[in-house]
Amino acid sequence: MSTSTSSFNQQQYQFRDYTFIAGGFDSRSNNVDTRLFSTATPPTDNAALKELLTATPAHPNNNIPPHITERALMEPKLYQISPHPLYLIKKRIEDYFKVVGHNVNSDEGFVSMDSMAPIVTLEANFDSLLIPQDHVSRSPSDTYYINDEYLLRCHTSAHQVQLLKQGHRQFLCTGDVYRRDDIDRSHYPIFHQMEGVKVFDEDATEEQVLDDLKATLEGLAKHLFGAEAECRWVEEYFPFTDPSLELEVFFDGEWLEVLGCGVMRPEIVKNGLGKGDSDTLPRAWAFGLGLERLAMILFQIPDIRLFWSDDERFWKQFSEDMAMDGSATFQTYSKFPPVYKDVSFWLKKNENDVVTFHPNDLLDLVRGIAGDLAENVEMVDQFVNPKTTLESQCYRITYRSMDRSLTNEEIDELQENLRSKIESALADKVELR
Ligand code: FA5
Ligand code: MG
Repeated sequence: MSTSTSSFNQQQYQFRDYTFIAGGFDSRSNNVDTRLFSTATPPTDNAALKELLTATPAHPNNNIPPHITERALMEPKLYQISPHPLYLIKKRIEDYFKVVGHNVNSDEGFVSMDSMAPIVTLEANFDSLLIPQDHVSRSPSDTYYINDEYLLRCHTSAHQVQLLKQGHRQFLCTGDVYRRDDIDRSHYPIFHQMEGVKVFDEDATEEQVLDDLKATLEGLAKHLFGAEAECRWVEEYFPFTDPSLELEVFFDGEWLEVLGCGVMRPEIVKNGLGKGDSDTLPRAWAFGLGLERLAMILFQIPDIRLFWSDDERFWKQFSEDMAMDGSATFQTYSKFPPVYKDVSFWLKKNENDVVTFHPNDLLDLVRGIAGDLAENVEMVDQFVNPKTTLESQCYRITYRSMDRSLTNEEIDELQENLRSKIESALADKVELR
């Protein structure tokens, strides 16, 4: 398994899994426009927010396919259903933070929240975190927009400022998050993150905060995977933290990224604490971890699609009282053969001579048609016709079911559907070959 198996990961589309790192701006500049901070708090009435999601006709900016809407409306969330592995891992992390919370100079431990609606404002998801206007994560090729004000959150960091404003100083916040992303074993358009934030006294130094953050998360990794687990820190960049780090854990022969974290930018903390005008530099750390990635490592779950399975051969392997020390590993109930199909097309250019196709346009169609039968999509060929200067791309789709054998006929039908969907939905972007 790899966090970047698709070839379109590697060059021009290098930002997969690094949504908040890439972007053509000066990462370390202090050129922060504090006007970005609005005083409005996002609506919290879930019913009203859900109405937004299903409003018809959809706003012209709406790029959310029905299979995503359906899951966004799903209740309860997977991590709220016992004994789903996401439920178990969330509980295990909360247990750890109960202990850590008592160790710090605070009479209040970490508060854990897990039912904030996944629909948030652009302000909460981006502006409140100082994510620049030209940042790639704001692109509709990466993020699911409802209209020009609301979107499906692409990370739980969207709630940092909101929760600080509510008065929380040490908290965990779990939620479903949404990204137009790769199709492979460790990426899924809906996954679950847990955010953690801890605010320090004014006299804490950046170094103290960073040391506490690293010790806390190393402790968490040991708590989850045992003292022998192989972990490493990688320097990273996020617009909302400085310094920033990612933690990787060795799993299945490769380093798998499990979380991003860092010392929060003081402007953001000040805004959250309502101290925007003061000269103080309040310090806090924050992290955002991927629950699926941690559960995959802990239980040796080989494919992220399994979390959505309703097959009892999956469910019956988990229980509230099972060992959580890494000894209880998931038994793959069977390996069914994959079926490979290729699709090739020319990338059209618009009136400004620019290609408008993005691989995520294709991936959404594949997910919409094949659902969880789509295991992997990767670009296998690419060339430019010197006469027409048009680029051709060929994608290989791996179809495989987690719980049964697929017939040739059904895959042929899916592939035929996909081709006609490409012809209709992407008519102005590509031309099938
Ligand atoms: C973030 O989302 C930042 N908000 C994390 C953060 C929070 C940094 C607070 C600093 C302070 P990133 O895009 O790297 O960062 O995602 C965080 C984690 O989510 C990843 O490490 C990975 O575990 C998980 N993840 C990301 N994309 C996917 C995906 N498509 N499928 C499953 N898990 C994913
Ligand atoms: Mg990352």
